[in-house]
Amino acid sequence: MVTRLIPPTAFTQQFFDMDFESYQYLLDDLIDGDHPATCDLPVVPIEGFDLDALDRIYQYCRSVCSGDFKTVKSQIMYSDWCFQPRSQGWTEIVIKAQPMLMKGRDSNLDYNLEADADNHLVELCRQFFPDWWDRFFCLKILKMAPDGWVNPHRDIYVDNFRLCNFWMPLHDFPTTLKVFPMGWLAHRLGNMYLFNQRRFPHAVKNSEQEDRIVLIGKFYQDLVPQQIVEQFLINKKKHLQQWQ
Ligand SMILES: O=C(O)CCC(=O)C(=O)O
Ligand SMILES: [Fe+2]
Repeated sequence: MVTRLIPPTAFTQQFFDMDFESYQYLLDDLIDGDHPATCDLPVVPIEGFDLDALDRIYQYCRSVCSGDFKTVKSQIMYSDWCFQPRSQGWTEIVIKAQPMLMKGRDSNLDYNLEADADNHLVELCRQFFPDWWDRFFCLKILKMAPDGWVNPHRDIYVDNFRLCNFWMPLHDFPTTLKVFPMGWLAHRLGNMYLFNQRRFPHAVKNSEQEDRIVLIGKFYQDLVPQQIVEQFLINKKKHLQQWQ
């Protein structure tokens, strides 16, 4: 059954349509620090992941019944400029749970997400990251239906530790992630993107006729793989080339 999604609000549509070029000067403000943990770049690619193993995860996710994907929980704390509805057609499967207490403006919310038991998916992800499983604080699959969208937000619940959070496409799809003040991320399959989703407002849309599937995750701060730290230092200048 095809469900009709509510189109983005005018506010969100404006974010998608807006030309960020006139804001590029803000890039000069980025603290291009020496230490990778505090360096404040928006998105840095980590390259060279195994495409076949990625595809196995993707194909399995496609075969999983839609009902196994759940609506993404309220993990985003709204800034004052962020309005409801926050998303349409956005669902997730939690592969590794995220044990945390979310500190809101008004309350502390217990956010001990349960992992959705799917042993095969866990196994495929373990194979994809053979040495890293215990280093993940959490791991999730995020699916976006055709015409789905997420309104502009910052994920202010995540730690302000530059190397922890990543976003990774599981198949080839057109640009989907727009980050202020850079623009649309020209992502490439096979890359993992370390993403400072706390500092930089961003929004997502899927203009395709197919579900869009990505993997997101977070490393424990003191367990970020050395390979990631090294690649970050090598690739940090590349962030300038990947916006459209
Ligand atoms: O691509 C997605 O589905 C979500 C991206 C996002 O907002 C995030 O990772 O913080
Ligand atoms: Fe986000």
